[in-house]
Amino acid sequence: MTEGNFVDYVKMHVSSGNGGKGSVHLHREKFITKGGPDGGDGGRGGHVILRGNSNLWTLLHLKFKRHVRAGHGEHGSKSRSSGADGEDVYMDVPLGTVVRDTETNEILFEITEDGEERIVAEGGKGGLGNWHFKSSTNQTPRYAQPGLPLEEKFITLELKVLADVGLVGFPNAGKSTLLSVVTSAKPKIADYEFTTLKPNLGIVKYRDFQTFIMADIPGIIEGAAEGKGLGYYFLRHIERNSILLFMIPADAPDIKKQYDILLDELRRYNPEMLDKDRLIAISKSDMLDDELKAEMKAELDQTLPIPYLFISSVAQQGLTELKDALWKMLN
Ligand SMILES: Nc1nc2c(ncn2[C@@H]2O[C@H](COP(=O)(O)OP(=O)(O)OP(=O)(O)O)[C@@H](O)[C@H]2O)c(=O)[nH]1
Ligand SMILES: [Mg+2]
Repeated sequence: MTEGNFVDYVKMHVSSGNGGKGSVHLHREKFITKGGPDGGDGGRGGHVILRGNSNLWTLLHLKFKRHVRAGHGEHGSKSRSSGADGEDVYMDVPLGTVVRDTETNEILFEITEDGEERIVAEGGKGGLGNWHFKSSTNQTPRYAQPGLPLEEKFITLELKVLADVGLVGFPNAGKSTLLSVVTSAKPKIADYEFTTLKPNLGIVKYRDFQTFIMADIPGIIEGAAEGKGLGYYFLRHIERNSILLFMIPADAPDIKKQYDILLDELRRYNPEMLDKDRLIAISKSDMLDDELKAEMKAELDQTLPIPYLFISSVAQQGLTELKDALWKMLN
């Protein structure tokens, strides 16, 4: 899937470097005829390393990379000098990049944290030089280890972002706050509208080993389609999420109406947005006492056309239920 500059899928060939050869060398110096073995070790071949970078959103920068090669390790030499290690090659990728072996389609790993580094092709180990092999029975070994060979493979990088959950809501609904409590993302949060100007992504760790991605975007207001507020250009960031989580604060004057307005703005942006699965989170429900909550429930059960949950990011209420519900919808 590659549209415009939103690239979420690339294939490439990666190759690490060969390990350098260990050296076979015998020490020679004027007046010393029989020096011992002093061949140094070969250097390690360079790795190809993927590194998570939270400032990246797409795989566009890798689109035209067909081959990535790390440097070879240098051979060892006399006086026990080790060869230099081959140069490692780093490729920065957005969080949520899933790396597969193209041939087997097996998932090798997933990059989920900023700065996380994973070796995708390991450099060959350097060989040991001959001085390591000196023994009482062999004072002048005439062999050294060869370096280990490079590793190469075809890999497929796939950006997961598109598969998961996008947050939709008016400004100040608590979208960024939710992201900050269910992921390790640190979006800006404040008590005024349009705090979020650019989308934020976070990875939700679910139960033991599962993860999914949540995208926090700027708030939407009525008339966004005509350019009110920040407009709706940024909706493209959730265009391909498979679930939309509508966030409506518990103190909204009319929850159903807010939902309708949000839905209408999405429809005007792209009617296909309405084909996605939807869930409503009534945010900031720590502001409700039990009685009020029960009253609202009775009403919402009648008026809201889709499932909803009460949550509070601040009081950490309903978050596990929310993750359970999202996970169920995703799978
Ligand atoms: N009481 C309460 N306040 C909350 C909760 N979640 C968020 N808030 C407050 O609501 C305000 C807005 O929160 P944000 O997370 O910045 O809201 P947002 O939807 O990202 O807003 P924009 O980025 O402007 O669209 C902040 O003052 C938060 O502290 C909650 O669960 N309970
Ligand atoms: Mg925000």
